[in-house]
Amino acid sequence: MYPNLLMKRASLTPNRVALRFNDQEWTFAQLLGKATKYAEKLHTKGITRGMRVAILASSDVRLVVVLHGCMQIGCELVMLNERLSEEELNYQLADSAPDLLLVDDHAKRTLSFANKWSFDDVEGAEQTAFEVEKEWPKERTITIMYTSGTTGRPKGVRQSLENHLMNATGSALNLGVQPNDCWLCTMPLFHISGFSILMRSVIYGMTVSLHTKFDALAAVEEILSGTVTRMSVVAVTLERMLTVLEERELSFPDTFRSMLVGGGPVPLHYLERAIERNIPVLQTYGMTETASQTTTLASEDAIIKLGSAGKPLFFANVRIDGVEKIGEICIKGPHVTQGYVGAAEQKNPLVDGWLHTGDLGYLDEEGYLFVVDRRSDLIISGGENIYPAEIEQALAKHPAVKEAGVAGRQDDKWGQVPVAFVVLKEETTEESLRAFMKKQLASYKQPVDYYFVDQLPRNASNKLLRREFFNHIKNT
Ligand code: S0N
Ligand code: AMP
Ligand code: MG
Ligand code: MG
Ligand code: MG
Repeated sequence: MYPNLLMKRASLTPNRVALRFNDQEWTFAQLLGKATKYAEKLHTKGITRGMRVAILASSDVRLVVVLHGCMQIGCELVMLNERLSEEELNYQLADSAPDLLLVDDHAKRTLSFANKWSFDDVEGAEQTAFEVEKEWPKERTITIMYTSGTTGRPKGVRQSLENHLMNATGSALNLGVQPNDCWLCTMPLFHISGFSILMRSVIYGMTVSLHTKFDALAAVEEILSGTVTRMSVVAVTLERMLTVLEERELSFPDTFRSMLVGGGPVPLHYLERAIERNIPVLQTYGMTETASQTTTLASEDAIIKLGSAGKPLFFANVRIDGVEKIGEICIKGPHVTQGYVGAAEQKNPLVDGWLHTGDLGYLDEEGYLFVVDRRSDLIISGGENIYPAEIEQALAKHPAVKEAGVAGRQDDKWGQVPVAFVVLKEETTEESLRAFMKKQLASYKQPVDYYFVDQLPRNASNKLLRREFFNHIKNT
C-alpha cells in the first residue's frame, strides 16, 4: 500500500503552492479541499471506488480538480485526446467501456455517450461525505491512455499507482527536488508527458504552472521572469521557443534548471541552439507504457553527452536486443505497465519480463542510450503518434479505394508528416478522399499529400514496404 497521494502531500506541506493558473494560485490544502468537494458530488451521483471515468477536457484548474477528485474516490481515469475525431473517440469509449464520460463545457463536445455529464452537471450536485481511503493499493490503475498499435487500432495502456510513483521518484533522483521548484506544464494532460507533471507535483510537493495550450512567447516570458525551474517539451515546441529567444537575442536565466526534451526524435542542432541560449536541455526517452521517462540525461552530462537520451533512471533497466550494436530497446522496471484494457486486455505487454518497444537504439561504452529509429512504421508529428495502418484502414473504407499505403515524410515544421499512396478501383478525386478522411481521423493524422499509384511496393510475403514508397514514386 502507498499513501493517498494528495492527502499525504496536503498533510506534509499544506501551504505550499500546488498549482498556478492564469495568475491565480492554489495550495495543496486548497487543492485537496476542492478535490474532496468534487469527489463528494460525484459520490452523490453514484460514482464509487473502482469505477472507470473517461475524461475529455482542456487543461485548466477545473480539470486538475476533477482528476484529483476522481482519484480521491478511487476511480480509473481514461484520458481522452482532445484532438481526436468523434469516430476515434467513440472507438476508445467502446473499448474502455467507462461507467461515465465527463466533459468540460465546450460546445464542441457533441460526442454521444449513455452516461455523459459535464463538469457543471457535477458541480450542481449535493455533497455526500464518504470514507476516503488513506492508503491506495500499489497495483491500482490510476490512468488509462491510448497509444498507437501495429494493428491499426490504438491500445488502452494501464498506468498503475506504482508505475507513476516509481517513475516520479526515479526522475527526482536524477534531477533533484528543491523547495522552490515549479514545473511549467504546457503539454496536454491527456498525454503522460503532461499528466506525469501532476504526479510529480503531489509526490514532490512541487508547484505546477499550468497553461491551457502551448504558446512559445508566454512560455519564454514566464521562464525569463524567473518563476519556473523546469519544463517538458517536444522538439517542435523547443524549436518555437528557440526562435523567440533568437529573434530577441535573449538567453534563459540561471533560475531555470532543466528542460526535458522527448516524445520523439530531437534534432541535434536544436540541442546545440538550446545550449547557446543557456537552456539546460536534457533529452529523455519515455513512453505511455512506461508512465513517461525511462532514460534521461543528467545535468552534468548535458553538454558532454549531447544527442544521447541518457542513462536508465534509478529503478529502470534498459537492454538492447539483438546481436548488432544497434538493436531493439527493451525496458524493465516498476514503471512499466502491467497491461492493457479492452480488446488488448489479454495481451501481455512483457516478454520474459521485458517491454519490447520496437524502437531501435544502442548503449555506448559508458551505458548512455542513443535512440536511432522509432518503432516499426510509427510516424511522430509534433509529438503526436500516427500509426500508418490507422490511416490505411480509414482510406480503404472509401468506395473508390482498392488499397492504400501511408509513410512518414521528413518535415521542417512537425518532424514528420503522413503521406498517402493510393491504388484506385474506380475514379475519384483527391478532394473526395480528403473530405472522407476528415470525418474519420484527427486533423494531425490527415495525409498532407496523396499520390495515386498503380501498385504498392511489397515484399515476397506481401508485406507493405512503407519505407520504399518514396523511391517507388521516383521510379515510376
Ligand atoms: C506541438 C503542439 C503544441 C502543436 O499544437 P498547436 O500549435 O497549439 O496547434 P493548434 O493551435 O492546436 O492547432 C493548429 C493546427 O495544427 C494542427 N496540429 C496540432 N498539433 C499537431 C501535431 N502534433 N502535428 C500536426 N499537426 C498538428 C492542428 O490539427 C491544427 O490543424 P487544423 O487547423 O487543420 O485543425 C501540440 O501538437 C502538442 O502539444 N504536442 C505535444 C504532444 C505531447 O505531449 N507529446 C508527447 C507524447 N509522449 C509522451 O507523453 C511520452 C514522452 C514523455 O512523457 C515526455 C515527452 C517530452 C518531455 C518529457 C517527457 C517525460 O517523460 O516526462
Ligand atoms: P508515446 O507512446 O506516445 O508515449 O510515444 C513514445 C514513443 O516516442 C517511443 O516509443 C519512441 O518511438 C518515441 N520517443 C520518445 N522519446 C524519444 C527520443 N528521445 N528519441 C526518439 N524517439 C523518442
Ligand atoms: Mg505509444
Ligand atoms: Mg497554435
Ligand atoms: Mg508520442
